[in-house]
Amino acid sequence: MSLYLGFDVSTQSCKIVVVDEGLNILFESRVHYDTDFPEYKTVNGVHFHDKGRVTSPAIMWLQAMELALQRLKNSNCPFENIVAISGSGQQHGSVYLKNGPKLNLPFIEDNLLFSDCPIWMDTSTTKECEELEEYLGGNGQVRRITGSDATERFTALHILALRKSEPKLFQQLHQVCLVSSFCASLLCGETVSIDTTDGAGMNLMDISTLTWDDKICSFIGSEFGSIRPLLQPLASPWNIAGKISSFWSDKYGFNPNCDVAQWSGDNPCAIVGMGLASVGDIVISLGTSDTCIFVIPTLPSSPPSVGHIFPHPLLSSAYFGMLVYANGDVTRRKVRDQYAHGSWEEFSLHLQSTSTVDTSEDRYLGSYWSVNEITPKINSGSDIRMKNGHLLDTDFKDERINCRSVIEFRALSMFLHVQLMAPEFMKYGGRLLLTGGASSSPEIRQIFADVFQRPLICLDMPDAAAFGAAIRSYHATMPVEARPKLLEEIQNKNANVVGVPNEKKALQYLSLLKDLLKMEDYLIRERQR
Ligand code: XUL
Repeated sequence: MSLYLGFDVSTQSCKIVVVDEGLNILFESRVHYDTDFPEYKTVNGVHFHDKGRVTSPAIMWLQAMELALQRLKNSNCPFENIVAISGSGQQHGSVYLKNGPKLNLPFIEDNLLFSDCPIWMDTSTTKECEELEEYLGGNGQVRRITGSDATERFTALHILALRKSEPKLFQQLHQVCLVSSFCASLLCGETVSIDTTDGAGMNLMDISTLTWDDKICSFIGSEFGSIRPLLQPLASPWNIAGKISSFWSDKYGFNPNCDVAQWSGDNPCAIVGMGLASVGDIVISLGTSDTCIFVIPTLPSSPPSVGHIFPHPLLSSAYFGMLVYANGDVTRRKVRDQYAHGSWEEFSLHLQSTSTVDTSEDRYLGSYWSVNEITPKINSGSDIRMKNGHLLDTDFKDERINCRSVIEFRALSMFLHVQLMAPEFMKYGGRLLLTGGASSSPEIRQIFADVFQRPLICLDMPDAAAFGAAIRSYHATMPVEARPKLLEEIQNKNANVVGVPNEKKALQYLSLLKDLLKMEDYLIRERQR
């Protein structure tokens, strides 16, 4: 029986999922950095430093991959049947190598320029973002080239910060890897390419040509010359990076012929795991932060100032857009505590018994805050309420409406920004998948189905990225003509519709959308970062 293995080297843990050709999960294993490797003293997998720097030890990722494989072996997984491996790495994090291309496993420490690597939570690069934007002339030029505004957690800015703060170290730099390409390189025993979907999270790749952007590469390297030689050419996500090296086949019993498919970022892998394989599909995750990912057929003609664009990991000419909101669970809990006595049951009753638009001519909209927002970039502050498009300086007369409004505000904002990024999007049809803690509430789900006017599928898939990576390794090694059938299969895997839209709500939400535009304008004027 042929098996396919997917790693997920994420922020807090390393997971493995092994599937067969029917995409059934046959084996799994998991390692938690904090508890399995207490010697690294990580908190939730990371080290916090001053000024917003956040790092993780690269060597810990190698040890975690090894321990996860050992646990898989203990569960009698037949390693010799594994045909291909791929993986998911937390996006944006980077590893800096002094020499290459061969990696002398397990002694990679000598090859690391430093062991603690910047990861996606690092926000220390605000200044570098400004410098890059300014260098390219402002006016959204960075986002036009790379698909995203200069973003603190994106890799180019971390490389730039290194060049500025540690020029001597920078001169010894031989190669920059992402977490994904570093882990793939470990498996191959030599450095391999970054794939285009993860490369798009660096502010370094031209999103229309899928090649490194020379101008940005030169700017980042400055007096030391372009950083282009520090990067391998980009690879498609379905390319084979190489064969597994003897270190792994000797130690764990892999077939020496086992292929290593390009690794990719956690978001590209998760959308494969969740079956987002058609233009028009959307997945919304309601968790600590809220994320909306949607598949679009082409690049937006003028990318808007919020959100990010990445190439799709399975569809060769398609892209996906991603919106990230910081005011997720914590803000919802704040509203629950204030207006529903801390009870989700009461919160649900308020959703059932209130309406913001349909009982009278009046429309109500509220925005709620606990942290600075990303979409759009607005500072946290007091909650803001509107009635019929006019700002209120008091609470709603019926305070229960706040519970409905905190959910509607998020759903409408996602709807608005999807439209701004891809104005034709709602034409395509497609599925709406909801995941994350808050998606377990039928009342919350219904609001999303009504705003997006799509049937809703609910997903409970904590290991979507590892599962997606396993599927990607299968996809990369199968004949090209067999791939469309695989796309169908992954879509059918999650096809249980749990909510249908109420068509009457469509017009009502369109009127509320106009109020949302006014609210955003006001917030941007008053509190833009
Ligand atoms: C996406 C992002 C996170 C990381 C870690 O831009 O920063 O989702 O990929 O999960």
